[in-house]
Amino acid sequence: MKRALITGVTGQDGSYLAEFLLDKGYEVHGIKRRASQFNTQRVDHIFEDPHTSNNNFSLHYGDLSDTSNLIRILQEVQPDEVYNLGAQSHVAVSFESPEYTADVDAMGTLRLLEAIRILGLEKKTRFYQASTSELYGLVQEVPQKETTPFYPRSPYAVAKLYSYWITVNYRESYGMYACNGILFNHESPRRGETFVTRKITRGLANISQGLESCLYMGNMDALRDWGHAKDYVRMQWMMLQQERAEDFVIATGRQISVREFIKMSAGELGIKLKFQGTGVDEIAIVDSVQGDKAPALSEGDIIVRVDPRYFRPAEVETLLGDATKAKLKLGWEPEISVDEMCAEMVEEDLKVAKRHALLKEHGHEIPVSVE
Ligand code: NDP
Ligand code: GDR
Repeated sequence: MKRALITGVTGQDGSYLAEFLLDKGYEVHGIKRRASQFNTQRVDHIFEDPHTSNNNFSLHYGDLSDTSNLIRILQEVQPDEVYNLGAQSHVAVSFESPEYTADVDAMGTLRLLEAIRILGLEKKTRFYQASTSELYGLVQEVPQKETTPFYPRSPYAVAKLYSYWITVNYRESYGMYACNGILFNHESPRRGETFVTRKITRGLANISQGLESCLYMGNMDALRDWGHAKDYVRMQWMMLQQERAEDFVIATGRQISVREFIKMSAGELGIKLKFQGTGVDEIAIVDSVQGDKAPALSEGDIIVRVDPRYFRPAEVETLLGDATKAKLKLGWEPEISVDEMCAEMVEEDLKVAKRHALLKEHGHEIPVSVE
């Protein structure tokens, strides 16, 4: 039985990857952080009480900022594969916490690689690094592929640049099987609530049920190549099953703007939107409502406004990936389109919003966190 260790197992990708590897018959170990409240919601459905059962999924307390802890976990687990998905992964937050982001997203990777070497596991343990399309930042070539030069535009991307190169360096210096997946944006109903797609699907679902009145957005012109997280974690595993470690771009090759994603999500709720104005004065007004999915809305309601608070000090305006290498060498193809993904996200957020609306109707307080 193969053994895998996942950092960031409580995150979006970590939870899908854990499911995927358990299905493949792996023994899966994940690192979770200590928090003042339960933080394992995304993996609770695959975790079984160790007092009453003996499944193949275990969690270990740890942190990428804690070297001795990483060494101890690696020594205990002796993994065949390490997936380094743990990170302070929010680009906007990295401008506010640049030093912490560098410590976890850059030094954290070095700590793990060194721990593998210190324990003499460099010939046994294969290593996957969660690299990112943010490395391309101010894009130098369209579409972006493995050979496109990097130009990071945030403390997050600069930290990830270090991790990209230290992974290449350990492969070249010590013969480790270590590789980078350069993944373009990927989303799902499990996406963190403050990333733009989830903020939109959750916000519009809440608005449709009268739980919120307006969605406040940053740069709606930003263009992204969005895929589904399930397709992308499959590729993370595939990358570790090759004869030779290599780096791959993973993307769908289709690009849409944040504004288009808002229209698409509204469409799933039967809402047709009209955008008016430009820059900080741009708004979206309800043009028509069809069906019964948005009972709280009427024609003329303004449900999207721009708030410059969400603009970033330096923006990545456009990203579009070319995953030809992954298609040719690994036979990888994305199976879920951005439209299908958007429909799934809206459906899940609408279920929650409806439950909350019902509770509110019966006098319960519903705290709505908006960011
Ligand atoms: P999430 O933000 O959903 O998950 C991040 C995970 O990292 C969480 O489990 C989080 O724990 C954990 N984490 C945060 N800080 C630390 C720390 N100090 N020590 C240990 N673990 C920590 O991210 P995604 O699942 O979306 O992304 C996975 C990885 O892929 C990240 O490295 C991200 O930067 C990268 N990436 C993501 C892309 C995307 O579009 N989703 C695209 C390209 C790269 P907790 O739950 O406690 O917060
Ligand atoms: P990104 O994702 O920065 O690409 O990083 P995010 O969803 O945060 O932003 C995408 C684009 O949307 C614009 N935007 C807004 N973003 C947020 N979060 N909130 C808003 O209100 C808003 N309005 C407009 C942003 O400016 C940006 O241009 C994600 C993360 O998962 C990284 O970890 C990963 O490496 C990259 O994707 C690939």
